[in-house]
Amino acid sequence: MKLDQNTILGLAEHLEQAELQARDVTKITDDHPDMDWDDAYAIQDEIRRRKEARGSRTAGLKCGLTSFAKMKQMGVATPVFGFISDYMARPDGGEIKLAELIHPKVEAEICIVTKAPLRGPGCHVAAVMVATELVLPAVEVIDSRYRDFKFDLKSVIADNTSSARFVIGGRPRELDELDLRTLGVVLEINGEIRAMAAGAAVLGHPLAAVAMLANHLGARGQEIPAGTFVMTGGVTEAIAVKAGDSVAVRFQDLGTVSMRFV
Ligand code: OOG
Ligand code: MG
Repeated sequence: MKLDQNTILGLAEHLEQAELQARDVTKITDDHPDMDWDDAYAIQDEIRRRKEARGSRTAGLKCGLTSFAKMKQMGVATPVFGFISDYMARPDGGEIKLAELIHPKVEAEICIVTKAPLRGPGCHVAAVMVATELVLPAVEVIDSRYRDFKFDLKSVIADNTSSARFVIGGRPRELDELDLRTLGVVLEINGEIRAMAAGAAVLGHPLAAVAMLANHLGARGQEIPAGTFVMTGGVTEAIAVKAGDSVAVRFQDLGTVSMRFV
């Protein structure tokens, strides 16, 4: 750790206020160039503690920057991990208010719910398969608090990996009914296809992202508890949305997730 506790608390408040007030800020590494990975996750953990202390429940865990398309779009090479809170959920087919967000983008994600705890080190795809209760599709609405969505990895980790909204929809399936590598995803905005991918775009297999998350948590003495909703990361690049946009993401075998931005 390079930052002292007061600085971590201050940066957590700064970034969480930016989120809650839908206001962009400069990336925190501009003022704290020496901060390290532990500092970044400590700031994120403090944001989570603040939300839970106010009564928000943590609704799930997320992996980010797990597909080549996303890594290329954001100019980074390592996945990141964050959390989503209950108040970020919106219903399938519902409306998402742009006034509450800064510059949202949508991304299509293959998600799971676990039925057994997963703990690294040494967690791998097969261990995740055994611990997977069901697979379900979601759309994540990311909204970096950083100006023009420009950041480095430490800044984005501290900003809870741009978490803002999420929509779970479609129909859940059991893992043995699916091949997650060849599972096709088509992202449409206003009826126009804007991005397409297959599940293998995420680290060769979406469950590899969950294994990475378990290993990341294991290194910090934590685990993915049983019953956890886990998002494996956008399969395509994220697409910016504007007022009036209708988004529909069609997942092979898992149904469609849709929403409208107002
Ligand atoms: C970071 C969050 C990335 C994903 O699925 O790749 C993410 C960002 O791109 O702002 O959630
Ligand atoms: Mg995401």
